Amino acid sequence: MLEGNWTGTSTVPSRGLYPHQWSWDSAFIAIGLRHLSPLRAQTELETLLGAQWGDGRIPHIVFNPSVPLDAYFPSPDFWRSSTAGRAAGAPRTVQTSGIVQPPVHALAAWLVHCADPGLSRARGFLTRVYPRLAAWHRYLLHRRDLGGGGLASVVHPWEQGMDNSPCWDAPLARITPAPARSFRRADLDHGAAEDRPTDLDYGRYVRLAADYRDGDYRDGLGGGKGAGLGGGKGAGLGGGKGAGLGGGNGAGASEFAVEDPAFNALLIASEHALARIAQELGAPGTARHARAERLTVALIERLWDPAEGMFFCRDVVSGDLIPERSVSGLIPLLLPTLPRDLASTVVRTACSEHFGLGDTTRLVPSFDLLGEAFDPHRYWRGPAWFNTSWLVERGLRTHGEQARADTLRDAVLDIADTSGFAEYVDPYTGEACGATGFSWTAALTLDLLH
Ligand code: 9YW
Repeated sequence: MLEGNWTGTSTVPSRGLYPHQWSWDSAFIAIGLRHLSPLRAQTELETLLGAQWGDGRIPHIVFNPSVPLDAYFPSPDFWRSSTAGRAAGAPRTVQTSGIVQPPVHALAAWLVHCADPGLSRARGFLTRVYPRLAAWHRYLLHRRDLGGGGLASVVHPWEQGMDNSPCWDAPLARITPAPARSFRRADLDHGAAEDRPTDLDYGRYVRLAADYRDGDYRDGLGGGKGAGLGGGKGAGLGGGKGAGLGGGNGAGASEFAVEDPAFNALLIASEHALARIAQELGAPGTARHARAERLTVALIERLWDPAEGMFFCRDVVSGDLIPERSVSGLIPLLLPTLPRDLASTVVRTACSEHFGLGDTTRLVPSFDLLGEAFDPHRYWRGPAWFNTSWLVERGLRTHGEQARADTLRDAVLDIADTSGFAEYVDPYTGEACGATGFSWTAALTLDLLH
C-alpha cells in the first residue's frame, strides 16, 4: 500500500480520493514508514516542512502540480496561497492550502530519528527540521491562542482533522453556507454520498475557508476581516470560560474558533518530543518540557469536564464547552503526565456505553454511540478510524492498561487486513467505509506490528 501511494517525495493518503500530500497524514505515515525505510520517513516529513509558510504554519495540503485541478476540491485556485498567503509568507514555488492540521509532526520526527539515529545524524535530519518545528509550535501557541488561555484554537473543522464531527454542529450553525452551485465536490466522484459530509456542511466549510483566504489568512480577532492579532498573547493559564476573544460574546470575533482536546494534546506530546530533539542537538530541553506541562494544566483547566469524565471542545466564540462526546475527548490519554485519576476516568469513559471499548465496539468510534448525531457510517460522526484508535492504544499502554491496549491492537491489525486497509470502518462490525488502500491505516498497522 505504502509503496503504491508513494510519489517519490511523499505519500498520498489514497490514490483516488486524496491525490496530494496531507499534513497529519504525513506525520502518521512517517511513523509507520520508519520501520520500512527511515530515509523515506525522513523525506516524507522534509517534503511537508519544505512547504511551511514564513509565519510558521504548516499547510494542511501540499498540492502536487501534476494532478489535474478538478481531481480534488478545494484546489490550488481556491486557496490561492502564493497570492492571498503572501503576507503570511506562503511559499512561492509550491501551492498549498492556507489552513493547518493537528501538530503530530515533532512527535513523528522524534520517532523517525529514533528508528535509525545513525542515518538521522549523518543526514543532519534533526538539525534541519528542528527550527521549522519550533516555528510551527510558535505559530500555534501565539497566533492561534484565540481564547487567551494558552491553548491553540482551530479556525476551520478541517484543521482539527475530524471534518464533520458533531462537535462542530453548533459553532457551524452560525455560518452562512456558500451556495451549493458555487463549487463542485470532487469527493463524491470517489466516495458514497452517505459516507461523506453533507452538502450543507460543505457549503459552510467553503464559506469559512473563503473568508479566511479573503482576509489574507490573517489570524486573530475578526476572522477573515483583518483585525490582525490580539487576544491571544498566551496570557498564562486558566481563564476558564470565555476568556479572551471578546469575552465570549462573539463581537468582532473569528466566526469559528474552537479549542479541541486532541489537537492540543498532540501539541503537548509534540512539545515534549521537541524537548527531546533539543536535548539530542545539545540544547537544554527543560524549558520546553515545562511549557508542555503548563499546556497540560491549561488543557485540564479549560477542557476537562469532571461530571462527564472526559475532555470536551470549547467554543471560543460563545465561551462554552460543547457537550458532545467525541473520540477527540479521549485522546489526551496519550499524555504520560495526565494525572492518574483523570487517566483512569478517561479509560472508564472509553469502556462505557458511550464508546463501548472492549464490549460492543471493536475499534474506538469517532462519536458517542448514544449521541443523537451518531451514524456508524458517516465519516467522523461514528465510524472508527485507525489513527484515533492508534492514539488511544498508545494512551492505554502509557497508563498501564496493557490488556486493554493488547485487545485494541489485535482488533486494529485484524480489521485493517479484513477491511482492505480502509479509511474508516463501522465501529461495531469493522465493515469498510470510504476509501480502501488508505496510507495511514497501512502505516499505523506497520507500527503496531513492531
Ligand atoms: C476531505 C486526508 C484527509 C484527512 C482528514 C480527513 C479527510 C479531507 O481526509 O479530509 O476531503 O474531507 O477528514 O483528517 O487528513 O486523509
